[in-house]
Amino acid sequence: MQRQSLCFNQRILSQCSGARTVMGERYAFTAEWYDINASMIKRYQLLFYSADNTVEMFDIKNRRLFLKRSKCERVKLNDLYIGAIVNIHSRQLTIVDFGDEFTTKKLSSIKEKTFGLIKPDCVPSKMGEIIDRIISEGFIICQLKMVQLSSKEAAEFYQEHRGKSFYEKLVDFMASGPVVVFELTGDNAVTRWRELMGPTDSSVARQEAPHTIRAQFGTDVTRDAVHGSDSQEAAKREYDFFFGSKASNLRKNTDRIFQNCTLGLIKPHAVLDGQAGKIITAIRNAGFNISALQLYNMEKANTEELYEVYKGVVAEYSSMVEELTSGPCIALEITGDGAHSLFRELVGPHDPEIARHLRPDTLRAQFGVNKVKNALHCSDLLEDGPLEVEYFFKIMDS
Ligand code: IDP
Ligand code: MG
Repeated sequence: MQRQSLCFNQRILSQCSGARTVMGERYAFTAEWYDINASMIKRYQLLFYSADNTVEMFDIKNRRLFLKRSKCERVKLNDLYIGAIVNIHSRQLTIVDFGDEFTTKKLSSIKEKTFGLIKPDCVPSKMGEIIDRIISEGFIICQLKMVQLSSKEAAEFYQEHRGKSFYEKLVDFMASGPVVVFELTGDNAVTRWRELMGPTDSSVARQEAPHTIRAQFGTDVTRDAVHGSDSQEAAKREYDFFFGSKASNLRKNTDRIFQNCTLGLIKPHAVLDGQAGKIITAIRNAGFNISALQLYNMEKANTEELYEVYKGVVAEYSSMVEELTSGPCIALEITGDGAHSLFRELVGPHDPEIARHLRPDTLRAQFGVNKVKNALHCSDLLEDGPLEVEYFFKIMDS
């Protein structure tokens, strides 16, 4: 019966090979999902119908309908590009390819990826503002993490400049403190990100392109705030260095001891609403030290583990799980003496409505929507802080 339905659907698909349906357009993708229980990757054909925002899925290996065409309000055509992670019925699927010629033609030239990096001169104090600028220019940040490079790693990353007069100085600078690396998606992302960065020498940038990031946040020709790939090939290579299989060589958190820290977790609604940079800036301006940062797409199982203590206790538990699995979240390690209680004060009352009345300066008052979409999760008890930080930066990371 199920097999019949696939054949039936294939017939339908080939009949409308232009992928124009009566009511709109149909886009096809290949998507993968890692099934933890079976320890295997499952592949699906994912169809998206633009007219009514519905999705339909076929299990490729078993050749059968997996999800009948149904509404998925959260998924928009803009969210569907190669490398995107989309949440469909609490499953985090990665789009790995376009599924037909129509979709390839229509979408491949539009969405491009690039790699970028915030350099050590700007990480502690300016990363929030730079991230905010990137978001407001219409880029989607698909990956984001803070990394401390060793001199050897910095030398390898910039090996194309080996032998140049400024090479040693550049390597020392790049290893002098943490960097924040990211992948951006957007129309002509490679060129547009280079344009937004501005000329290499920050003082030249201030003369020639005063609205660029280097003009606004850079100091000189070495301390120039940001890096950006200069071609699609470089973007792929540099992305692989930090996020691909090569990244396993980078210094790991595994040996770290997590203490004197607490977790701040920027929730998906705030990330999707473009508030991440502003929240990071507000945390920084309140005097906190952000010592680790990474974007995650949470699976339901991880979320339930993190929220275990709230199960059966907090009325909104299920909605909280749903919110945290609905898109990317950004985990922050906040470090320092007294960080736990001071950070909870900055985050504010659980309910943003109450926060807006009683504590209007808090993050939840400013960025929260309701009790579930309340901008941030923060560790409840003092002893939860290091455990939750370790959960994200050691356990989830591995
Ligand atoms: P880009 O970052 O604009 O692509 P590149 O020429 O690739 O510029 O140089 C890589 C990095 O090396 C620059 O971002 C800057 O930090 C550093 N750099 C480049 N040229 C000089 C120089 O003439 N003196 C000192 N540092 C330089
Ligand atoms: Mg360069």
